[in-house]
Amino acid sequence: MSNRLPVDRVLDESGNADWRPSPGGLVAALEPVMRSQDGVWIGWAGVADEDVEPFEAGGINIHPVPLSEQELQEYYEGFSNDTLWPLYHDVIAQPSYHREWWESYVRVNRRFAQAAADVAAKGAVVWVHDYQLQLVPAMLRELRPDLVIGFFNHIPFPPYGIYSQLPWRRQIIDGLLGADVIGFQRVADAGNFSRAVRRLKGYETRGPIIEVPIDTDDPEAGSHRHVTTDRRGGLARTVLARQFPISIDADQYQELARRPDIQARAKEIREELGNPEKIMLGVDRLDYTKGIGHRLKAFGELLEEGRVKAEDVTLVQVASPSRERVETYRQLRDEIELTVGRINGDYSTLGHTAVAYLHHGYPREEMVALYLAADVMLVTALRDGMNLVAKEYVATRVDEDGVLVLSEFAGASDELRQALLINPHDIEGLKDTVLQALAMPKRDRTRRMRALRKKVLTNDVARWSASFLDALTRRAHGDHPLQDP
Ligand code: GDG
Repeated sequence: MSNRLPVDRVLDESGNADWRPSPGGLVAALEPVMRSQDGVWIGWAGVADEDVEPFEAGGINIHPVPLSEQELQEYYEGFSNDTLWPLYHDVIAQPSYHREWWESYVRVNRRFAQAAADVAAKGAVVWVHDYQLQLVPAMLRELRPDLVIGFFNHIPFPPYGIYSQLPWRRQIIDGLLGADVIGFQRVADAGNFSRAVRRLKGYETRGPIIEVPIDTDDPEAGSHRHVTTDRRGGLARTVLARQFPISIDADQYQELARRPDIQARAKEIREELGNPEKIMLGVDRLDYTKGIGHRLKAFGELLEEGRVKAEDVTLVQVASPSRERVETYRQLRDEIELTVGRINGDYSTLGHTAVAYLHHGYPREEMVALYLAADVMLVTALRDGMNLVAKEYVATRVDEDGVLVLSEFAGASDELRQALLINPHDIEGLKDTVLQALAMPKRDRTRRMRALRKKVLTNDVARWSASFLDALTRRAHGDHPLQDP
């Protein structure tokens, strides 16, 4: 279950609406499991005010949950993207707290929980994804105590001092604790969550295990799977909360990188940019968490100080359109585009554009060609759950070349230690690291890239989903939680 279904509506030749699976890492990872287990994907189809009947797309059973235009504004753009998103990303932008948005969030979460309760077989495994659906686990457990429920949070979970701003902080914790397994990107996120549970609920935690007291008056009390006695002698069910760092379909990126037409396209990109000595690349949704402004500031100052020249170095910035109906995102777009305009006005020449700025989404083939063309990849997120772009760049570099500059504030930095790690707030440090990346000798580039590739190729998205589902099914079989990986 995820907010958005992995399908897009397309019109066929005769103008009839049809559904096409939208390619993404999550679908790729789950498709084989979904097929073999007769799974169903529950989510919103992407069109407001429309009731779409269940259907099949690319071998996956799809069960749409409807959203009205008002719910889209309040539950999705409002509470999910303008309250939870900034709060969970360390309040880089100011979160808005509106009671109507919260009420809509509760209503929509209940609808999702009901949809799962309606379609799930007895004792089925339900895997709920992401911050839009944090209340679903408890709502679903109440409706269907027989189900095994997992939850994975794709974005960070903030430190208690920040999380505690949320007026509905207890309800969200209660919602999540309905799950048997709660997955986070980083060790730190799981730690922040456990701390919030202790502070707000006073529950005991032992490493990754949280003990949730059972109300013995509850008629369903006997149905819980993992029951233990807590320190006060009462009964408690246990919840496993730990990191399961997400990854990508690495083989797919490698295959694309080896295609002659895509390699030719990478060469062509370099020519189209006027054959600069070095190409630097940023690929992000246009989001304030991604540190695009910090990246541009560093590059602008390097040009200003004459430490790099527009003739020699081009920064390609793909900023794919995102959440354009949320005001903060509109403002961000204006700021970024003003900065790009200034830099180009000051430093571009007729033959060499300093910043090639692209406010578009591109097909994956073009992204891979860009990754292949990029001598230096810049990931300067101020806060990011994981950051798949960093992993995609590494998987693409079958030539074992290219330098990854990676923010410590992206979850990917826990694994990708051989990248050039940076603090994006430290502009001088960022500038020095960019110069170091541009000047790095081939031998060092290969040594680092080899080590990075080993990590990404071994820990791909199939392994990620298998390890989460394995933890969940072990719990379904009543294994003791401390035996979990
Ligand atoms: C959230 C968390 C976490 C971007 N522009 C284009 C395009 N993309 C693709 C990238 C990548 C994906 O979108 C973005 O993933 P990220 O991980 O970088 O960031 P979020 O969208 O913020 O994702 C994040 C992730 O969930 C998974 O758990 O890692 O921390 O914030 O795959 O390649 N793809 C194409 N054209 C584009 O223009 N085809």
